[in-house]
Amino acid sequence: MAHSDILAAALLTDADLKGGTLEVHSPIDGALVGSVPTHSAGDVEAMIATAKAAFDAWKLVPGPRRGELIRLFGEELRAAKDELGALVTLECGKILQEGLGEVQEMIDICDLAVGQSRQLFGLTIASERPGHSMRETWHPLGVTGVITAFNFPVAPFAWNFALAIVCGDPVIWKPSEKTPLSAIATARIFAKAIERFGDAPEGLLQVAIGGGEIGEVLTTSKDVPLISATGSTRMGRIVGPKVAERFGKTVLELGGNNAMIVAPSADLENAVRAIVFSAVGTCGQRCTSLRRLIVHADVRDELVERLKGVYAKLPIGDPLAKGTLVGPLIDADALSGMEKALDQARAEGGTVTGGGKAQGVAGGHYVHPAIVEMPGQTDIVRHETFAPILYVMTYTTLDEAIALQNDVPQGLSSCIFSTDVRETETFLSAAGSDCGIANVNIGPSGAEIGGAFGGEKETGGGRESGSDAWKAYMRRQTNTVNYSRALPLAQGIKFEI
Ligand code: UN1
Repeated sequence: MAHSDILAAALLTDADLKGGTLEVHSPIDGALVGSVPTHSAGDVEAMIATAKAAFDAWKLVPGPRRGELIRLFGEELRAAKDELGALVTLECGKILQEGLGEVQEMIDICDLAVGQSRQLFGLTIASERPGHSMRETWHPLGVTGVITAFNFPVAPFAWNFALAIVCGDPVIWKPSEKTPLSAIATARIFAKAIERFGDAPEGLLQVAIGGGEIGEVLTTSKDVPLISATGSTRMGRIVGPKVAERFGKTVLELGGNNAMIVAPSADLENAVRAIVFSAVGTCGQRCTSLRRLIVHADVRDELVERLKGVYAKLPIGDPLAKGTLVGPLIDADALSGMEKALDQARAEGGTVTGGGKAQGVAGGHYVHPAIVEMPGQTDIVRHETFAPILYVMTYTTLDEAIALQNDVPQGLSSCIFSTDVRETETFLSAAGSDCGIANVNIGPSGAEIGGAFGGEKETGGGRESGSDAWKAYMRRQTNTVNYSRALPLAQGIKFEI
């Protein structure tokens, strides 16, 4: 498929692609696919004003009617799945199957949000006073700023957007500077839903394109009560304090350093499949990518041998081509990051199999995924390198394995392969994994949208997507109603006047 066909099919016009200052290169071959206009700080201030006015109208629209807009968005996404999936692949380099999977995540969260739009309910609470009732209500919060990363150009946006809209909040979206086209195309698709919907206020979705300077306008504005940001821990350290300084709310989904424990009873066939998908999928550039394999001494040699066999035959190359499993890294910086990490791993006693540049499409940064056998959990293993590097460590007791799993600064995703219920339940208990996601007999990546997604420690603590993550987009109000003729005070206090 030619780049130009993909861009045209995704509703992008020459006006979108030419004459701007932000150059977008495809990681597939390094080709320039567009130069997109960027927004100034003043533009983003104007967007905030528009979104604020939209909020005043949208918050009064009944939740289920707001859900109707997301139902239509889901329909439009279904119709555009192939085109948007291909654009995601063109812009971030993940294989087409994963590009399509990402759009499917958008569709799935729309479905969830439509149902949620009829369930924005709170609790009723027993009052200690006679003739009183207590309850909790949830109201729209306000303008939501969504900051997303290159590796998932559209799905995390949708997790936030679909819920924010049904909760009554307009969204200003700052996509990664590396993937603005997927954002522009998504906004076009949403515009179709708006058209069918009829009477939505202007400004429910605005895309702000640019770098840190426009992010700063969002993070420092008191008119943006919630910032939901996906990206590196470095980014989170900038965004978090800025929003906290003005007492805004954040949902942070930052770095991961995800591990799998493989116990002696594990189904090794399934473990191999899960390891390879999680460690080399998206060329190791998922926040949920498998980076650490903690394998029992009894099965270590067999497992590592089998993995090396699969790694040696991985189809690496054009992510749009059928059969490819490993596409390119995003850019030259990612390649040098991988090379530096492997050098450091060697210096720390690691034995590297794979790694290095691979044959791919000219102009792209293609690599051989690496398996690195480490003598222990050294500094580099504790660091998240956004590349397909799998560190292997050995354990003998489950306690030791869990201690290794938890002894990193990040806390996103984790898993155990074992058929021993004592082990699996221990792993999921308070004595087990300290991550936001803990799985049994599946890998750490590829989560469904129905669960809350996010993690602890340097992962930032935020939760997006399913479960009760919708609550972040609303403000909670506690109501106490006195329907009696008296005025008793709580805690039995007497205050007679
Ligand atoms: C990310 O890498 O930021 O669980 C998101 C997964 C995907 C989402 C990853 N559903 O791997």
